[in-house]
Amino acid sequence: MTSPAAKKQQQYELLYHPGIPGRGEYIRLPLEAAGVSYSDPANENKNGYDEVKASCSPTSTGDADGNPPVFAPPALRIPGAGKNGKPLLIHQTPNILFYLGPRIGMSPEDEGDMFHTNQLMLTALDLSNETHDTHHPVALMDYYEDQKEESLRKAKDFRSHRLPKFLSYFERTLKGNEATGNGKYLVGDKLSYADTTLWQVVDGYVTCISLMP
Ligand SMILES: N[C@@H](CCC(=O)N[C@@H](CS)C(=O)NCC(=O)O)C(=O)O
Repeated sequence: MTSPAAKKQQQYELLYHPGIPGRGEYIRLPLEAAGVSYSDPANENKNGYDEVKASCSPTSTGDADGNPPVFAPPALRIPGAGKNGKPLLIHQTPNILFYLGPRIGMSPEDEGDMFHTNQLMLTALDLSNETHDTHHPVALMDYYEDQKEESLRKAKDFRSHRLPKFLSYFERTLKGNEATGNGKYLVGDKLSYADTTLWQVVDGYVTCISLMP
């Protein structure tokens, strides 16, 4: 096992679309909170987005480092963590968070708490997906304007049933952990990627979407 100080030296490269928080933000937040440096080529370099697009090319059968193809951003490249010391490339937001959490001190050490953190993050991402779907209830690739009627029906059900169910669950989790987490943390007495994910879903997503016409 590497020491926590050495782990902090690890360079992470976040591959995501430029100019939007999106799912990339679920990865950025715990890295920022942990004070771990990372690069974000699409936002930092002139041709950085080419690297992101190449990583999930629809014709790719894998990259030059032996990593399998990526379905969609975000992806995380970790130099030296792959086979034979090559870069490891992983994708799927929850998978990246599950990888990063213990390595950057954003996941509890106790095994039960670790899985609890993960299930909270997965549930928060379910909420993120359901929020997104209110605007694309029929077809993902069609504009909201072309499915407005169905969107209104879906949004009504979302507001009446789904959103209260999710929020009640997270509020009960916070309450159940009040003695340890002071009503601030979902698990234990420290910030984890469950907290940063829920924060981003509520502040950056549910609030933003519900303000749309
Ligand atoms: N389940 C995946 C979803 C990834 C995803 O939908 N990425 C979006 C950007 S947030 C994308 O670029 N999708 C392209 C596509 O699905 O074709 C995750 O959580 O990472």
